[in-house]
Amino acid sequence: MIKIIVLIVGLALIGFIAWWFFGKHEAEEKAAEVVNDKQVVDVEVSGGYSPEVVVLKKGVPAVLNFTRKDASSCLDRVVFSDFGINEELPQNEEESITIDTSKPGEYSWACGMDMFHGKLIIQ
Ligand SMILES: [Cu+2]
Repeated sequence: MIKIIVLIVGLALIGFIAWWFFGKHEAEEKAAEVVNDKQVVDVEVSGGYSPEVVVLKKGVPAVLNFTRKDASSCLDRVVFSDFGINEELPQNEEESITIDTSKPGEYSWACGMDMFHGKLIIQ
């Protein structure tokens, strides 16, 4: 009997580890919708960025609305080094960041310590 329990617990553990490492690890991607010649994407900041990848249309004025739900100071700034943006994110407040979409490409953003990352794709 005990062997069966050990076996079941072992299999459950293996399943959990496999899920932890291999499950849901594709970055969450979101394409901006253009409304009134403007594109707006909401990004939730909580243990990382959601969505983690934001796709913007080239040449359309863009705003990313970051809302930090996370209490940790790690995520209290957001840095877009390619755009010279280093903005504070007050907790539970929406912080709008305007992105220059004139040049297509892939740009990353990060927390103030460069630990969490997100990606911006302008196309
Ligand atoms: Cu950090």
